[in-house]
Amino acid sequence: MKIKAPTQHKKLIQWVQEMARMTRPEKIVWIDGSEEEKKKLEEEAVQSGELVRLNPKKLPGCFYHRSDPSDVARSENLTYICTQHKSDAGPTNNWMSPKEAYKRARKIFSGSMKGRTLYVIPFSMGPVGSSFSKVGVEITDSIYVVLNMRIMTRIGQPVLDQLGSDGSFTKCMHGKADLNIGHRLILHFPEENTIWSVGSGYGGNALLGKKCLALRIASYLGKREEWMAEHMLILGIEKPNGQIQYVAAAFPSACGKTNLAMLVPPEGMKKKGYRIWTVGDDIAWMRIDTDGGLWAINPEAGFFGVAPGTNSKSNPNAVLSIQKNTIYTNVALKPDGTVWWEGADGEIPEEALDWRGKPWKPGLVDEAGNPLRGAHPNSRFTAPISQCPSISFRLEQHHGVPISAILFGGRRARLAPLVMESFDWNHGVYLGATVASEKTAAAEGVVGEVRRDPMAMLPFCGYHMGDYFKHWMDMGKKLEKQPRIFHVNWFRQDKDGQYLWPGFGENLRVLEWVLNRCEDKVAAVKTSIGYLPNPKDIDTTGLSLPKGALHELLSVNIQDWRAEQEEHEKYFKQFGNRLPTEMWRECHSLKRRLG
Ligand code: OXD
Ligand code: MN
Repeated sequence: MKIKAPTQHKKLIQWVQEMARMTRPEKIVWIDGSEEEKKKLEEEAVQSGELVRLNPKKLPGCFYHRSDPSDVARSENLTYICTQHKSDAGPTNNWMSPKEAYKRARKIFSGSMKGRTLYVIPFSMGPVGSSFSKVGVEITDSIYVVLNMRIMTRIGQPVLDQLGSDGSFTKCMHGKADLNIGHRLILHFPEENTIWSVGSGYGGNALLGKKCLALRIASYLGKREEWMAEHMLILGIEKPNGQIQYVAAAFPSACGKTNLAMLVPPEGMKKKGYRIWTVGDDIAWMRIDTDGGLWAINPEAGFFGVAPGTNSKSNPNAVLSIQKNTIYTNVALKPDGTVWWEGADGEIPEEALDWRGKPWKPGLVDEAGNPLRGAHPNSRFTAPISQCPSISFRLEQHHGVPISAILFGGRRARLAPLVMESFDWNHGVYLGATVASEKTAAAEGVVGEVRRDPMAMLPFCGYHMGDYFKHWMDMGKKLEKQPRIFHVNWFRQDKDGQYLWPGFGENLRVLEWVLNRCEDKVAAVKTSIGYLPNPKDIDTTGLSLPKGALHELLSVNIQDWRAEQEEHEKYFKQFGNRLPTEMWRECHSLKRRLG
């Protein structure tokens, strides 16, 4: 197939030709990123039923999409790291040899775009032209993917211009094929800077800039090029003195990263003079800059957030961000052309179409008697970050923002205190490496079961996790100004299973302590697990905590921690001799301190 391309980049044109020979599309369209192009694609997708135009008065510029019911979440079991040597993928990743991977995927891709259009999307993760940024080119046969990538990344001609005739880029090959789960593979070739994803139209599997490039491939590149790609939100905290300090925070999926990233200060804190600025809600790329400190950008340009539970109380800024130019996926569709999900603002609709397109009303139950949900629990909104009322003015800055503190956290009902500070960088890395979250009733598996999720990167680290820990330790050595590292737990419960901490906007009270520690403004209590706050240093003005709650939130049960430390030891064994000795040292020091 002869290609008319808006670029002189020979390797790019050759690659597109090669992929077209394999998939046999009817035509090839290069995405330029223009408004006219967007309108045309929306129209086409509405005509084919891929998108539904939502009520233009109530939700202007918004669209609705249903994915295949078997294709509503990331497919971790079908996600592979394809390195020459199995050992380089490590024990926490699925591995396939590149040869086998290409062979299997090629079979599925072959002829799969017959009668369809192949779109070529040049995109930049990070501001176009920044030395922090990376260029990718995604090939796809899905208009839904094109329109989502348009929101989530910077796309089109400016990116091709940036790439020039020989710039390097990540090859991102995507095709829906027949959406059959048996024909689904999400393959990463870090050694070739290439991704092949076939058989899924779901965000995390199909918007290849996000988890596939910005985390799995980028973490590998970061190790090679001495920077870090992390599953972290970034937020700026403007203090009463007008200074803004930036914090990056990693939590496993479904622990409220989006909520924290755009938190609204509670009344008292607002009065004190606090304000929050959102830089990113999911991914941080961090480099050591010329000042010897750690600087971060958000490589994305949009939010791909979970809809259920999002309302004006839990996340007012998210609600304001998704009133226009938003794509809603797998939520419930109301007769007036608006959308709804469990935990949305307003009345529960009397009738709607559910995420599978079936008539739905409150009170419906399945065969087992469980309530039928209108929206899928993993239903999503895709919205431009520029629409967020708390958007940081530094979003387009090529060097991003300087990071003062790094936070790790998970859901721990009993064990971890509300907040603690590490003794130093290596101990902080240890806190990150031992992050765990307990399953909630919403997730599959046994309630309370602990899943270790180092740095919240378990499904996203593109290489051996032991080498990744080593990279963290090495970055600490290279940093002249190390951010302080903390562990937080918003989810601690009392004996009766009631949450002890109100969470949401009130979390700013904990962030205030974190910043005070960064500036050595408050002392802390040295315990065997880290530095903990003196209760008086957490501002609880205007908060009606149950009696004794703060004391309990900051208590350390030595017996429980001894058991926890033993679990760390067991967990670390799987990494063999690729676990850095510094990590064992931290593990043994904890044991010694616990007595
Ligand atoms: C996400 C995730 O979608 O972490 O951001 O699963
Ligand atoms: Mn995420």
